[in-house]
Amino acid sequence: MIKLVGFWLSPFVLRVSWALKLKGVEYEYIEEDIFNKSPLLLELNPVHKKVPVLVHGHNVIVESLVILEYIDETWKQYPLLPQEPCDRANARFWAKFAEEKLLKNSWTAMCSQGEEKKLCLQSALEDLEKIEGELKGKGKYFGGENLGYLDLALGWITYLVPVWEDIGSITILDPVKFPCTTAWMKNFLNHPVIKEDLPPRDETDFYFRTRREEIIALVGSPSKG
Ligand SMILES: N[C@@H](CCC(=O)N[C@@H](CS)C(=O)NCC(=O)O)C(=O)O
Repeated sequence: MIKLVGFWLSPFVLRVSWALKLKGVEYEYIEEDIFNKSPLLLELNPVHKKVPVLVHGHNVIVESLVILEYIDETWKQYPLLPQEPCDRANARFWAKFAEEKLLKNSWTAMCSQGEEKKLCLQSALEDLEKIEGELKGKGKYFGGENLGYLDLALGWITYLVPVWEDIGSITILDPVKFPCTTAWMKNFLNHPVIKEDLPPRDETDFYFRTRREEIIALVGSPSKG
């Protein structure tokens, strides 16, 4: 019995469902209301109270990047992490970098105003430049010809950043500055597993527009929220 507790547009949940699908693992998906958390979520993830949660028999695994590693170690078909220890370390490094830097900076650039917006946008561009450098000389994906761990970890860039750019009137994914990232995004979004498992653009747009308005009304700036 495999269950995935998730939230429809969560980048953290999607990377897990993409991994399960790439490996051909059947699972039951349970949608969670993250604004009114269910007793199930609180019981399964009492520490962080967040999705995704993967339930595999008696095992309960939380934290999306930890879940990806659990999936890769449990179902050996279609390996996600590279084979060499150094390449594995590198993939984990960039996944963490993108989460701690680019995700935070691009989100804040979308929600904030004035000097904060300018600084976060500048930082997001610098972050993406580093990721672009990592993609240079690679094949279709970060791991070469097959979609792997780092592609799944960074997949949110392909469907969330364009929405955030629209809503926040910012440009991050400049195809001239970032040709490798642009090509990677295209390959990623065209992959049959990804294409079938992406949140609808209109609803995603509406969700983040509303979130942005709420955050600005509440604290004036997302980094304080
Ligand atoms: N580091 C966590 C982040 C998970 C996360 O932030 N999930 C969000 C949905 S996108 C959530 O459950 N939010 C509920 C909350 O913050 O209370 C992971 O990688 O799994």
